[in-house]
Amino acid sequence: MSLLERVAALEAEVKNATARSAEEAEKFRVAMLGRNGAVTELFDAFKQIASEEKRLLGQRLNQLKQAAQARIDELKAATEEARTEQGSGSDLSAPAATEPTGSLHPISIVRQRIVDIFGSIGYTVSQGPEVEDDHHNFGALNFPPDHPARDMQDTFFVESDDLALRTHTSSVQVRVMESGQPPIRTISPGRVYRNEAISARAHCMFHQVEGLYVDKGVSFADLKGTLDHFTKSLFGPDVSIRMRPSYFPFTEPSAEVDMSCSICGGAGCNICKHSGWVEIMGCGMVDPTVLANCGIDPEVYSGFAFGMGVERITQLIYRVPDLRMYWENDVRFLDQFTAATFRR
Ligand code: 2U9
Repeated sequence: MSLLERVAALEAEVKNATARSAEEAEKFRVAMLGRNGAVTELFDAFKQIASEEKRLLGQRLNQLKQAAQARIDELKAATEEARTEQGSGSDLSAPAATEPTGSLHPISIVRQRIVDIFGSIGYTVSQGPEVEDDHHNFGALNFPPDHPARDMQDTFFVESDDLALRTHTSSVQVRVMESGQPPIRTISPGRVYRNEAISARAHCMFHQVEGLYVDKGVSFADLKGTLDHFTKSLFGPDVSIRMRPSYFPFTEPSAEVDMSCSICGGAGCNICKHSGWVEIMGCGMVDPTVLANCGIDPEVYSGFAFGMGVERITQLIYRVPDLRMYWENDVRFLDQFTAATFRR
């Protein structure tokens, strides 16, 4: 058979080729275009022939190769289509595979829970700037000029001694009072910054939720009832609170709030240092001077305020042993928290 006849025979074979499966289509490819395939062999033979014959034969050969490749592609596509239609042997009714999703940070879960509890008793949420001026962070809140919190050692100043990263979210509540009259019932969750060495128990940045209630006739009894309701809502009905006298420049009287240890039920454990009580927040009646500084008449209105560290509360809920874990972004830590794992 001459080369031309062999080309013609292969052209016919390509045209009539069929395949019942992807494997058969692949076999056909190997038989035609593989290293020892019929078309490949023709190309080898082509190299030996005289140059005047080459022009015509070369063209036919290239066309044959293209036709073979096109037919192979068709056969492969057709057998693949048939395979998917028949099913690949997998269970098509099975739920789709889901990508692993991220989860909320434990601080976000607990902050949201705190916001929800106060929201359910009528508190709005207020926000304000993280870079604050001296007036909103200290002055209006009755911090004397030489108070240690105003020191470089405790506060991160920004550009001048009138601007600093807020050391508490009380500055937001000052802004709320300055911009409206009572009744005011609001909480301010947010990040705060203190110039502290980082350790298992302290960080230079943390989250607070502070609360403020100002109206006619607001009393210390209202404060205690509110915080008792809040604590039971967050930790469960079995916990109780107690108050110890304390001091803050912006409240008078002031108190630290302890909760009966939610871990040992008050019997004594490592977390409560065997006292049966854990400190959870501070509070007090807003100092009349602070009300006046913010444009509210202390002869007409009174108010209470409280503040808590979200890291601390989260530590009690999830038993986080070291504050630095909140910031390390270790997925083995972060993966453990979902709203469903919230325990009290
Ligand atoms: C205004 C007036 C008074 C907010 C308050 C505390 C007590 C308090 C600390 C708890 C742990 C801060 O995160 S912490 O370090 N907070 O003890 N905060 S009363 O009092 C205010 C707020 C705003 C205008």
